[in-house]
Amino acid sequence: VMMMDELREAIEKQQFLLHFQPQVCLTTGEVIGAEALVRWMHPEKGLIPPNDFIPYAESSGQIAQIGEWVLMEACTKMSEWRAQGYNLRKVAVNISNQQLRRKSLVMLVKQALADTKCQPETLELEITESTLMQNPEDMVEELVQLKALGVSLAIDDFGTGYSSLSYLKQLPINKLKIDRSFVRDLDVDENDRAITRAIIALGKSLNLTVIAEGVEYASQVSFLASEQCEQIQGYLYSKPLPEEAFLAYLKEHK
Ligand code: G
Ligand code: G
Ligand code: MN
Ligand code: NA
Repeated sequence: VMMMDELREAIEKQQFLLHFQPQVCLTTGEVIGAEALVRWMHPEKGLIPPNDFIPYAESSGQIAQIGEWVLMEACTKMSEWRAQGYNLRKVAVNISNQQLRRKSLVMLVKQALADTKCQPETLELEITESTLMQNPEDMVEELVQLKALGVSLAIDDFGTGYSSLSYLKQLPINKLKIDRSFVRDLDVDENDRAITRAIIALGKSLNLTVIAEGVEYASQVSFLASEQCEQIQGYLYSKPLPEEAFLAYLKEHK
């Protein structure tokens, strides 16, 4: 209850901000996208990471308002950056289970794009594999409608959620994000190498972009390069950064 009251205040006073983590093309090193990750600027406790409040917000329903803010903010930033001449192709926003289950998500995304003059092709929505596969039949129509807005769709935490391969083919998805639990031990775990290899091959055969998350070591990049993984995201390149530092990073890595 306390958390709920504090979150209500945080929503009213807009005590949130976004950090941005670069997504890099493995072959060229170019920064092609960024994942937007929310933080709560608590007046007394300081910066609170999403894992400490998103789960509460999901169960209280407050995720709807937070998610709406995140979407608007990410589109606003993308639109501003492009107007300022930054050549970033995509900003990715995490969509929670509850958000996806509300019928209003399509309208919300449409409105955010229109209000911020954000080009639809510069917005990517990340949906976790477990959310998608909870009832994939109900998801097809909604994803088709989202896709029709011109945005792209990525499956987050891929490999952890028991995907039905027949649904994967039907869903209008653009990208698979290999979960960082598989990437972490690539150097030492033959099973993780096999799973990662299989996900990359699956992505290729379904014509999906594949990105590896949680890349921290050059040795992981070597393996991913040898398997022809296209994109990488992780601390090796950069942690999620506040806007100013992210834009500085973009300038340095042109
Ligand atoms: O930034 P960090 O690695 O601490 O994020 C932890 C988790 O919080 C990740 O699983 C991420 O997907 C989730 N998360 C971050 N930002 C958002 C957001 O804006 N909306 C939702 N629903 N989840 C987010
Ligand atoms: O679940 P999702 O993919 O949205 O999670 C993104 C989270 O992963 C963010 O909280 C981010 O801080 C974290 N993250 C990003 N790169 C790395 C990394 O290289 N190592 C680790 N351990 N976490 C990472
Ligand atoms: Mn994500
Ligand atoms: Na993930």
